[in-house]
Amino acid sequence: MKDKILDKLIKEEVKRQQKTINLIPSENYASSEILEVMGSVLMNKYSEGYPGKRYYPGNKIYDQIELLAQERIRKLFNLGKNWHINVQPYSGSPANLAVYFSLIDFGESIMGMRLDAGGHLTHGHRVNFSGRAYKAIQYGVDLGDGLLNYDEIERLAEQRQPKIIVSGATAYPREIDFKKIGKIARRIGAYHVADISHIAGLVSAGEHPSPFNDCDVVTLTTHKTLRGPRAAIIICREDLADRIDRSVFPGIQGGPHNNQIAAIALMAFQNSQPDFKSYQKQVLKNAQILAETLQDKGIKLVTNGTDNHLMIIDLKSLDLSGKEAEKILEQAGITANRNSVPGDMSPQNPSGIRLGTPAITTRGMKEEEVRQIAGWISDLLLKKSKPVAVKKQVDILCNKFPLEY
Ligand code: DSN
Repeated sequence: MKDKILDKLIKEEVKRQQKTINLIPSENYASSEILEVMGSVLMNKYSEGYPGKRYYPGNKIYDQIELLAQERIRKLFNLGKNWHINVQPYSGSPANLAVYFSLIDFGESIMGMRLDAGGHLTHGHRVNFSGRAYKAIQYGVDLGDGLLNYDEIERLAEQRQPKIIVSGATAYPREIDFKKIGKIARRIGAYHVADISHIAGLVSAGEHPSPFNDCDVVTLTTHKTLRGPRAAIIICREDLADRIDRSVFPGIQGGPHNNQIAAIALMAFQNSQPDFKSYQKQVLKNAQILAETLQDKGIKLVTNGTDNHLMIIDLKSLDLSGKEAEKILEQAGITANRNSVPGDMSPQNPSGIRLGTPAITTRGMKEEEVRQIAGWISDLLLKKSKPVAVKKQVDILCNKFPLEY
């Protein structure tokens, strides 16, 4: 690259990714092939519209790529023709906003999970478009056990009559009962939108109950457990297809990012290979071992464990803030992000740390390495070990599991 400054920065970032243990549950390592497609000539084209109905010439290839992506996603999630697939959303937030924009009017109400309970900003948080353009009703978890209380969700839904109920989370370590939420939504005549961004890989591999029988619309991002490009997908009941499509384009977005759409097609191809299911099983196994080992060592987890790929350390009893713990771990070469625990009042000063296993599992790490990592985390947070000493061991482990870049 002629731009030496940027070239150096990218090389430094490759090194950082090689030399750190990434436990951020929403991140992963896309394959070199996915990166190649993302950086391909497909990026050069405008294709506003949909296959066969474009507003620009020269789109024959892009029509084929978009249809290929749709059909492969249909197969990946084992969906019939009663589902419509839109692969154009740039990312998860615009996907959710496009769904609300298509289903209800501004000022009507949506009900989603609170941020401190594990919900996403776009599930109705007051600083987000979803909480400002719509009347947001927020459900949480029980402060005692940290679990979703479906009776309470039902009571709130019946009392407030939202037009949309959003299920799904970014920081909830347990299975979500889509069936129960679907039932509540049907009873009050609301749409049920399931945001499965975090667990999409688990769902497609049959390792988390699927929402498809119990909802009207599913949104998901493709770069987390699915290991694809930074992009998103909306899957909706066929009778909602026109509304959803019109809402994505021209409602929210302009030209689709064709490189992302092609990379979605490639991701679905890669995830149709036999090793995809074993990868998802290992993600879960690694999460179980991480949670068990941390707890054995005296670290408290929200809900006392996990059913999925992530967990939240509750730091309240340790006299350590989320920010401080995040910094200590980072100094030791372990990347994990601070996160609210149920009941936290300020997202700026959360009292938890969120950990997940998708990225280390992609690197090939298994039970033995996960136990080692859990030991380092507890040494750092409980025994106040020196981060520089742990960093040396982290370097050795990272060298044993090189990334393919
Ligand atoms: N920011 C993502 C996460 O970290 O979970 C969700 O969009």
